[in-house]
Amino acid sequence: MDGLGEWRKKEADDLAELVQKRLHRLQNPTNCADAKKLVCNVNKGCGYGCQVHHLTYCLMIAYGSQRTLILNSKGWRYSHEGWEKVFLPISDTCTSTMGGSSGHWTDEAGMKNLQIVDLPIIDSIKPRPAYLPLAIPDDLADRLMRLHGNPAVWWTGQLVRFLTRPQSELQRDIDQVREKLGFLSPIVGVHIRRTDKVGTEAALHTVQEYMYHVEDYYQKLELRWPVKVKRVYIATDEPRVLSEARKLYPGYTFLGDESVARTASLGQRYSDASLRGIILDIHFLSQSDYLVCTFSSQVCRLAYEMLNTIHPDASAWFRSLDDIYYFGGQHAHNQRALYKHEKSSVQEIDINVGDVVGIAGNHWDGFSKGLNRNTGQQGLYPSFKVEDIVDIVKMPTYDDDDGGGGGGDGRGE
Ligand SMILES: Nc1nc2c(ncn2[C@@H]2O[C@H](COP(=O)(O)OP(=O)(O)O)[C@@H](O)[C@H]2O)c(=O)[nH]1
Ligand SMILES: [Mg+2]
Repeated sequence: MDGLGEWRKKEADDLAELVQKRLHRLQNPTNCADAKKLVCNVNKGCGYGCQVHHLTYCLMIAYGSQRTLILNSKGWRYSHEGWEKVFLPISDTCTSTMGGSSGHWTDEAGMKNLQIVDLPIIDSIKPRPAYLPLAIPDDLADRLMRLHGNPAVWWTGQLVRFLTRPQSELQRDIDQVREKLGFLSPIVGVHIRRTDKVGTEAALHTVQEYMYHVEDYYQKLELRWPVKVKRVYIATDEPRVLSEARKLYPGYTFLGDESVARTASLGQRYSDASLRGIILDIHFLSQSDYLVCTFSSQVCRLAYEMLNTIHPDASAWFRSLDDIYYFGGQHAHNQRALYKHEKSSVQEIDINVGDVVGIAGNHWDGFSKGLNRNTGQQGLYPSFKVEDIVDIVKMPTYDDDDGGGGGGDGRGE
């Protein structure tokens, strides 16, 4: 009633527009022949979510080092024609790496006179710049921290958004599928990752474990108003999951496509059909009102980042059955103690107000696990007694003045 909702909406839109404009400018320098460039190859040997995150990291480095990102995507394992088969080019004017001095990523002094820099994957970049995740740009920090519950996710989401602007054919496809599915709010997005992930990088979770949180979501919603149709969008690489869910939970309407799940099988994964499937699945997960999934999967972390580009602050609209949110290759994720804690079992650790704790994970039972950097103790502590430390990092300043919309920047109290 005091207009906060409207303010948040406008502030979120303004910030997003500011970042998208900066990226557009970075990617379209006035003089491409002389511009400093960063070259990145899409073909990291991993899945789609992992590859999008690889490009996100590349764009983050491009932003932090003020270099135009040149994308090498011919022969992409998901579509040999490359990135632009489905997404808009990341530059309209500057895509060539011809001429100029070139070399590999190194320290600032070493790259000063290099026009073209080849970027390794995040796992092997050296030296590691401060602006790697979970960093956010210092000049946006005040506004972002006022607006959003997890600024690093918002920032990553904006970069993903720039990279994955759909070609018109893909957009038409998305619109048609939305119609056909009857994709309407309220809807919970559930990602059930199986096949190659289970037993290697993550544990198996039953349909019931996911649905427990879906039921919880709808029970809470029903306290506020009647819910006629309890919709659940299921994305999965295990085709049987959809029929299993329908059999076990007749009170819910499940949306999803078994044939899409079949294209995600290991034998068919790196194909155009499979690419379409995973793009659609991530899109609809991100369009949901709430996400239930395993954050050990890049697919769901990507959906979560995109979800946070659609709403002013959707940082709490999820439930992960395993990991907390992270970006593979990130700097340490630290928290600061707000309350004192005296351990009451051998698994727990003591914390004092102000202690810095490196978080390793959340047990989702009230306790997190981590390392108290002040005492060296490692173990469990109550999650509510700490808050995230936002990693605010000095990044290049960008001239946002394009003649219009200057002046009011929403910084008023
Ligand atoms: N269509 C579809 N494909 C999926 C789904 N989950 C996983 N996949 C496939 O498996 C790949 C796994 O990718 P990756 O980025 O390595 O994510 P992670 O292994 O889950 O962390 C995806 O890119 C898809 O090709 C899903 O829900 N739907
Ligand atoms: Mg993977």
